[in-house]
Amino acid sequence: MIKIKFPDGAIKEFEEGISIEGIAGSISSGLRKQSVAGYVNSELYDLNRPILVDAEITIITKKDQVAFDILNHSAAHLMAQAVKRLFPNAKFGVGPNIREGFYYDIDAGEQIKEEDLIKIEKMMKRISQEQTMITRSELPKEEALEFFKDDKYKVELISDLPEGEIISLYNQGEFTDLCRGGHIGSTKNIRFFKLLSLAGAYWRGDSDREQLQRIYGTAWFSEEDLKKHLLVLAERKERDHRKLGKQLKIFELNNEAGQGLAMWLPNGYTVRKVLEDYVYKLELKAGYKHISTPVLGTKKLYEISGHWSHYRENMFPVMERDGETFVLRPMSCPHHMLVYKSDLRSYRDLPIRYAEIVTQHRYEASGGLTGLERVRAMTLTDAHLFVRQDQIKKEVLDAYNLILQAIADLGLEIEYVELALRDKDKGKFHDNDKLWNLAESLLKELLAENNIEHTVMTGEAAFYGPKIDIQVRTAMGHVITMSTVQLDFLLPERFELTYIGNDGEKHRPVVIHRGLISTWERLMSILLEQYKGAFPTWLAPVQIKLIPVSLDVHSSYAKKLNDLFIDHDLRSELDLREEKLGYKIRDAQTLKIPYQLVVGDNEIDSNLVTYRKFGKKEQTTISVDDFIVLVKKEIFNKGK
Ligand code: TSB
Ligand code: ZN
Repeated sequence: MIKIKFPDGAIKEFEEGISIEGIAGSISSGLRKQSVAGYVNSELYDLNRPILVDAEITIITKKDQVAFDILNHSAAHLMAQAVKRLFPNAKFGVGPNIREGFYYDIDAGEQIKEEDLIKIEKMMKRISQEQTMITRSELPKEEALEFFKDDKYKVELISDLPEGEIISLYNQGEFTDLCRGGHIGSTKNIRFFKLLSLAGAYWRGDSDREQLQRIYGTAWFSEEDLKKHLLVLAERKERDHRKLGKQLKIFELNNEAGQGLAMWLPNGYTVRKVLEDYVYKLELKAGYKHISTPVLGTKKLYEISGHWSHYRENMFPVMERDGETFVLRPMSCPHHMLVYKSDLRSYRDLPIRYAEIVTQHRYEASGGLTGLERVRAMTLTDAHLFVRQDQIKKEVLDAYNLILQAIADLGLEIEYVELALRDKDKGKFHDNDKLWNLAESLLKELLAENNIEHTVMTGEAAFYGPKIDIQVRTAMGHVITMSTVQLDFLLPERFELTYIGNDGEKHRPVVIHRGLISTWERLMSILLEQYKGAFPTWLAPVQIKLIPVSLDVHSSYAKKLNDLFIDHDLRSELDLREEKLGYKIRDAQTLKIPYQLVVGDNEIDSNLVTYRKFGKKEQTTISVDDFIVLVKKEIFNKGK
């Protein structure tokens, strides 16, 4: 007999060799059905693996995240087995579970085609119906090498393991795979899955090695969960800003221009100008002053600021001319420090809030570039605030609230707020512990005093200080930073900034870096995804589309309306193309234009317009004047 201790502290005796499944079954048949695997003395055990010693156990059920991981890992094996039946020469690389499913890297001996995925899926279903047990066995390294001698990839993987290592294998029917486990008990438990896509992948991620084929899939415990997930995937694809950016003609990326160097098309540029105007007014009301500084600076400038020692990997290489060495700026802070220094400052002048729409360049790894979301040339809604020590908390809070207002005006959803602190990485952060502790505790206090719910991330601070980041979720499901407020005691020291206090002495100001609504690039990606491309009227590149029923008869009235709308500062466009009416209407829909006006006899006779709002079925007929008032009001209120 062995003693089994449960998470609640209870201890029971069982026959030696009992499995997690057996233990779950002894508690209830419901639990047996729900159980997927277990932890035995913290080691992951398959459902049917015999337990031979006294142990503390935790039963993993279908509700646990690990259960999903295990299912998907088993689905990867099931897929490999199916591939092997269809492509007998197939050899296999690695096949892990990933966040929402699994993949397997395969050298099939011939090219697997997109349409083969259906065949593979069918074969997986068949093997599932065969209800084959999935069992674990162990071999010494030499025997494992012998066992897999026909699969050079597995041989390489095994060879990399330490000498004397016991290697675990998982077997199901005619198929055996090298694997650490754990796995589901039988192929019959893998029932609800879908193969999603086929991609190329280099063996061990090395472009000098063999090119394998990677098949992605996803597996779930119920039909309903699978269906739900497939729906999410479909929606995500529709919402991806790269797709919408193309469809709505917002931006263009072309490797001839350079990776991550986006070009703004007329529609995108219009939205950007509207946003710029909006930010300008918002900042004026909040007491900011606007400045403009160059995209180039001397290397020396960034040596003084510390960017050169802490941020160089993110910078493009230097340029030399006439004995001067320049870099493309990755940030505007050093320039703003010099602007502060351009004059004598007294305590009465502070706070000084300098805002700038800053174009800057960062060398981002090419693998991380994602549409407009992460680029190499970007334009930031930036500001640097120069404040006295006694003004820090108020100014940080005001900046934070201004950000919240902007996000609310834009109708965007925040995922969470994050406090980003430093970690022990000396290269990444400046090394004045006193300043770090002061800045970090100030931000912590401020968040606590104002009941601002947040998560804490160590190691994510800027090199010059801690920050409060406002995070949003992208269509691809990952979380990125939208807005930021950063507290900095370092740059004022490096640039020897001072102001004269009311004691007549020189004092050092503190700097607050503020990114209001990110860069135009990232903001556009977020707007596209959160609005699914249907911009609210105040932001829409084209607000009104006029479509004459007949080009001959109705064009001139439509043109009169178009001119009138433009005179009222509305972004109106006339569709005079030689196309069918239905085609033009559909086109306006595809471009998600808020107001679509079809102009015919009825409108001309009565001085009326008939409009259809994007996303609505019904049409409304009102007077021209009322229409203008209606749209202007909507724009003024930002659709709220
Ligand atoms: C706020 N010096 C500060 C500034 O004063 C600064 O540059 N902070 S930052 O490094 O955090 O960048 C500000 C914002 O730019 C980020 O919050 C993020 O929204 C945006 N951003 C950063 N990198 C990229 C990128 N590669 N592509 C698009 N946007 C980016
Ligand atoms: Zn800055």
